Amino acid sequence: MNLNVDAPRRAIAEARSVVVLTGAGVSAESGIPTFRGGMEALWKSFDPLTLATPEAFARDPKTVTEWYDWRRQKCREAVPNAAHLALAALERVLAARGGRFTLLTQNVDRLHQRARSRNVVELHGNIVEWRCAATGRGGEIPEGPFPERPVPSPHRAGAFLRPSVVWFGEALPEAALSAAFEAAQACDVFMSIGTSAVVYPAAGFIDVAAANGAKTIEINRDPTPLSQRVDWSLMGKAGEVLPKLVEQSS
Ligand code: BV8
Repeated sequence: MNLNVDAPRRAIAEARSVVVLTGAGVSAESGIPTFRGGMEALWKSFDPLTLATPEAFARDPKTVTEWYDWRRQKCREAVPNAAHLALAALERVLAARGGRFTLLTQNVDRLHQRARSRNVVELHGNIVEWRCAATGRGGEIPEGPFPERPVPSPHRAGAFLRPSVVWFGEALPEAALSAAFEAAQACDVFMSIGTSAVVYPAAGFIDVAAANGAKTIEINRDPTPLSQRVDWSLMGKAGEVLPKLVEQSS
C-alpha cells in the first residue's frame, strides 16, 4: 500500500488531544460483519428497520432476540485485531506525553475494551448487557446462546430482556453524548475510522471538531460522505493503515 501517511502522522504526533470515532469497519477484520458493506453485511440479510428498533422488538421479540444473540456470539468469539490494538497503543502514547485521548465507538462488541483501550465512550451501547424491556433493570444472561428466545425478564411477568444497545429512534445515553461533544470540541485531531458516516448524531461529531479547528483524518475501506471533506482520507483496511500511523507518532 503506497499511502502517504507522513502529514497525518505528524498531525497526530503534534496533537495534545485526539478523538477517534470508530464504526463496524474496525471490527470487520475480527470477523464481525459490518452493517452496510461487504459480503456478510448484516443489513443485507436483514432489514435494519425490522430488527434494530424498539417497535421491531415489541412486534417480534423472538426474531430480534435471535439476531442479537447470533451477533452476541460472534462478538464473544471475535478477538481484537491490529486496528483495536493500534488505537489502544495510541492512547498510551498520548497519555505518556500528557495528552488526551477519547475513543467514541458506535460498535457494541466491546473489542476496544478487550484491546485495553481505557477512555471508551459507547455511543450505541453494548450487546453484552441485557435489561428488562419493561423496567430497565439489568438481567443476568448466560455467556452461551440463550436457551429460549425471547428471554423472559425476572423483573416483570410477561416482559422480556432486551440488549443494552441504542436502537434507531432511541436517544443516545446522555453521558455519552455530552462526553463526545466535549471531547470533539476540545481536540486537535479527529479520526473517523471504519464507519460509513451515515448514522447521526455519531456522524456529526467530526463537524464539531472541524468547526473548532481540529485536523480531520478518515481511514476507511470505501469512500464515504466524509472522504471529500476531511484533511486526509486514507483508503484502506484499518488493521493495515492504523499501525503505520501510530508506530511513528510516538
Ligand atoms: C436518534 C444499534 C433521536 C446497535 C445502531 C435523517 C437524517 C439524519 C438522522 C436521521 C434521519 N432519519 C433518522 C435519523 C436518526 C437516525 C439515523 O441516523 N438514521 C440514519 C440511518 C439516517 N439515528 C437514530 O435513530 C439515533 N437516535 O437520533 O434519536 C432521539 C432524541 C431524543 C429522544 C428520542 C430520540 C440512534 C442511532 C443508533 C442506531 N443504532 N446500532 C446495533 O444493532 O449494533 S446504528 C448501527 O449503524 C451500528 O451502531 C453501527 O455502528 C452504525 C453505523 O454503521 P457503521 O458502524 O458505520 O457500519 P457500516 O457497515 O455502515 O460501515 C462500515 C464501514 O467500514 C464501511 O464504510 C466500510 O467501507 C468500512 N470498512 C469495512 N471493512 C473495513 C472498513 N474500513 C476499514 N477497514 C476495514 N477492514
